[in-house]
This record gives sequence, structure tokens and C-alpha cells, in this order.
Amino acid sequence: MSKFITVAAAQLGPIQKSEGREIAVGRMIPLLERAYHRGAQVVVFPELALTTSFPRWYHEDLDEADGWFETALPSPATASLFEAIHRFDLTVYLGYAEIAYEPDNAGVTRKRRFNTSAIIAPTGEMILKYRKVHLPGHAEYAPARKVQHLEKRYFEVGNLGFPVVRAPVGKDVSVNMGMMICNDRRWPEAWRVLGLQQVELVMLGYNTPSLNMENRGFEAHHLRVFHSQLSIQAGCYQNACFAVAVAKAGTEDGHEMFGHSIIVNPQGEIMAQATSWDDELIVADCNLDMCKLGRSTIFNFALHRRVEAYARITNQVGSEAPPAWPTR
Ligand code: CDV
Repeated sequence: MSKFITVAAAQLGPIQKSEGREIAVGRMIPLLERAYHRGAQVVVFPELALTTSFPRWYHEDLDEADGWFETALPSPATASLFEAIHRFDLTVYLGYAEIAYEPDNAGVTRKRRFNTSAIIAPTGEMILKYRKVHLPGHAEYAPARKVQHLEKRYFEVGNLGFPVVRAPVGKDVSVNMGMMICNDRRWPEAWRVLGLQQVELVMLGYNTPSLNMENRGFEAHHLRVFHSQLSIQAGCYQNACFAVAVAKAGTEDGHEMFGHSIIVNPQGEIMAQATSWDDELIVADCNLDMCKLGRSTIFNFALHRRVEAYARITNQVGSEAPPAWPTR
């Protein structure tokens, strides 16, 4: 018998800087209710779903930014969200900014900040946590930029790798689930590490501006969406998995984000796409058996991968110029 699950992308429209968690949570709960009525067992929310995309705002003193972070989940501000997850019997991906007091590489316990996502079970328990690895942007205020993108200031590089867990979703079905956050989707290495753990469902939240804010050249508006979808569709095809990729959309304090949340199948096809720049739910039925075809044919890793040829992938970080010809 085929293994079906129904998944939902819960795109969020803009959350303004002045709006607190109660505004975000107040909009997320109706999306969970709609997902339940449409038969979904899984719901994915965007990156940093509880607040505005705050890395565009500069704080000289890091501690001044603490108000954007969660120190515990659930918290008084998110308790009603967790109650709704339980009430509607859903498995939920939630993106949030995390403060953790834990040892660093030197063994010193200190306050650490991560851009985090979690898979939450219908019971409210955290099934799996992921901390964003590919942090974009910069650590210091950058006067040349049109808008700041201070992820490298506010977050440490994630230290949990790209984990996958097999967990029950709905009744009678267990699913291999993994996570990414935003910029991770552009890195084939991230997809492959999940693929090597037989991931069936990649949950991915993002906050992507409609314009390239780096001010180093022109990037056409439509290519911003194209590059996002190209990366997700290729990642699904090459790793024989589904993805639910979910945006924060619309204009936050004058800064537009492009939306276009999608659900993609292991053939790389878009099964559903958001068309608004606001809160929107899209739903798709996923036959998990579809993951078997790629995994047992073209992308049968055990048969066809050639790790002896891939040493540069982990031994080298930046690119190197090739030898020039002719050599004399
Ligand atoms: N939040 C992100 O990671 N945003 C990046 C932007 C800055 C390029 C992204 O990959 O969408």
C-alpha cells in the first residue's frame, strides 16, 4: 500500500518591527486550523516566524537584540500556538531565533545565539532541532548596503549538522524528516547530507528579499524567485525527496520579500505554489513511495557515488584557480 501524507506550507505575510509575538501567533493559529480542515498532517512555517526578519536592524550591543530571541519553547507568548498544534494533531516546523546557554568549542558555557528551526510533534514535544549552517550577510554595520543583513552578527553557525529523524506523522505513517533554513537551500552539500540519510521530507523556511541588497550589481527581480525554486527543485530531484519551502512574504517596514512558497516532489516538480504576498496555506498530498524511484535508480548512492573524486568538497572551502595552459 502506498504511503501518503498531506503537507501544508503556511506562508506568512509581513510581520512589522513593531508587532509582537502575539500578532504572529494570532495569525499562525488560524493557518493551523485551516491545515487541519484540509486534511494536512504536517505544517511548515517560515524562517524566524515569530518576529519580523530582524537581522535587517542593527543593534550595537548584542544584548539589546535579545527581545527577538526565544529562551524557551513553549513560552507564555507561544503557549497558545503549542496548544493549537496539539488540538489539531499536527507535526509542525517552526523557525525562530534561539538563545541557548551551552558550552562552546572551548568548553565554556555561555550565552549563544542561533537561527533555529524545530519539528514539533502533536504532543508539543520537540522531535528534532536544526540550527542554520549557511548564514548569509555580515557581522558589522555595512554603510554601502541598501539594507543591512546582520545574520553573521546575531547568530553563530549552527552546530548540529543536518540531522534527519524518522518519526510518526498522522496515523500509521513514519517519515524521514530533515530541515534547512533559507540560504541553506542554495547549497547542494546541505541537500546531499540529508539525502545520505534517506530524507523523504525536507522542511524549509525562508525570508528572502525581493531585491539583492548587496549593491554590487543588478540582479533581475524574477531571477530571485527563479534561483530559489531552481535550488529547491534540483535538491528534491537529486536526493529523491519532497520539500515544503515556505516564505515570509510581502513588505516588512518598507522591505519586500518575495513569497512564492512551494511544495516540490522527488521528480523536482512544483506540486503547489503560493500566489499571494500574505498569509496563505497551500496543501499537497505526497506519496512517499515516489522517493524510492530516484533512490533505487539514477540516485542510488551506494551504487553510483564516487567519493574518491569528491575530496575537494570537504578539504577545501574557497575555490582555487586551475593551472593555466600552456604551461611554458
Ligand atoms: N534569510 C536568508 O538566508 N536570506 C538569504 C538572502 C540574504 C540571499 C537567502 O538565501 O534567501
